[in-house]
Amino acid sequence: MPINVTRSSLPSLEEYVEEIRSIFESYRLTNAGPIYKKLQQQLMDHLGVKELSIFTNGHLALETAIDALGLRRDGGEVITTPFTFVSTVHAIVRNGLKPVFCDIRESDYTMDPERIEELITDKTVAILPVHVYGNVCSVEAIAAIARRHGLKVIYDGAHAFGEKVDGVGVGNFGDATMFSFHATKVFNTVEGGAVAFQNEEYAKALNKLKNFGLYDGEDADVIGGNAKMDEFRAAMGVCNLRHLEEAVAARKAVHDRYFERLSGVAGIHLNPVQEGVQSNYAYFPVRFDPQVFGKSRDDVMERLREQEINGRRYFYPAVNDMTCYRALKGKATPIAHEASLQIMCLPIYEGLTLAEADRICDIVLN
Ligand code: T4K
Repeated sequence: MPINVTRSSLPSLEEYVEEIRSIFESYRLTNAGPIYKKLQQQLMDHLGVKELSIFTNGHLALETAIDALGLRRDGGEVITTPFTFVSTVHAIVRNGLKPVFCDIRESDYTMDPERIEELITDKTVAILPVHVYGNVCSVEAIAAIARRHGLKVIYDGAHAFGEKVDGVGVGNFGDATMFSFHATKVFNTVEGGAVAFQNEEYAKALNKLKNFGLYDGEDADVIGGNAKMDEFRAAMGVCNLRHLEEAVAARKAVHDRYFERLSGVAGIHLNPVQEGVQSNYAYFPVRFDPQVFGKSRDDVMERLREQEINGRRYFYPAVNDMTCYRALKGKATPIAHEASLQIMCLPIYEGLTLAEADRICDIVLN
């Protein structure tokens, strides 16, 4: 069996069958059914947030979150990061808004707050930073900038499920935070996602937009889409949430082993857990400086691949180097560009053994 960058967490077949039994009795498959409601409540408790709306996937959650803030405006600009999965930027553009790329920090690859203000124009409507690899953005600095300029803040928290900063759930920052529950994430509902937010009024807009714009079941007052989560996925979420603590602990053991084996090696930069952050150990990004390490990221990836170990170049190319965004590139983002050339994510998941982690380290070090 190859070792991939991740492997989905799954409950036992019996546990899942038990969870979906009621669907076969009630014939209720979707449209905010009882399992959906149960999962929503459990997730609010788990994430420590007051308001949450769950979606069929993270991308549509983000796209709808932007729409529900009323940000669609001709020529409106949203400051975001190029060092992310392309979904982040697509969600902006598919709302008729223009992405303005802000460079990242060398230290944790999140948007550099010191570079945001120089990008603000009279067209800027929002800032959309990403808690990339679960590294939490400078939420205080970003909030201060947003306040000064009257901007909305939407976090792409696709990688930050369940994280806390000094005990506060990461979904409590900004106007809204999106989480992804994709099969490759720490917590999955097969496909799925959610938006956490603080404002009850916003809930109305968000819930309408994910259900065709219907406000009373029959009449629509806005042009919505369909982004609802069904009962089968919700059931997967209920099962996976039961085992999340063990899954995160298993990831932490792999993370700690990688750190033990790879830290202090010249030319290898690891990604330490930030102070005050309760991490979910979603990704293990390693940065290879070819001048010092003697081999490039791609050389190392190739050696691993020869042994059927598939690390991934999250995120290469940087979004502003992608074909569809070259024309919107704007100001250069050299730190993001270099990170996209030097970082590989090593395999990390619940079933990865420490012996396998050691084998991966041996190949990297040799
Ligand atoms: N914003 C950010 C910052 C994101 O990272 C993402 C998604 C989004 C927004 C959008 O959220 P969603 O709409 O997806 O909820 C993956 C995922 O498809 C994507 O969800 C994720 N980010 C992105 C970073 O990675 P690929 O192209 O790497 O997936 P794939 O199919 O190559 O899978 C990687 C490995 O995972 C496989 O080698 C094996 C394992 N795997 C995969 C699948 C699909 C499993 O074990 N089970 C599975 O079912 O994109």
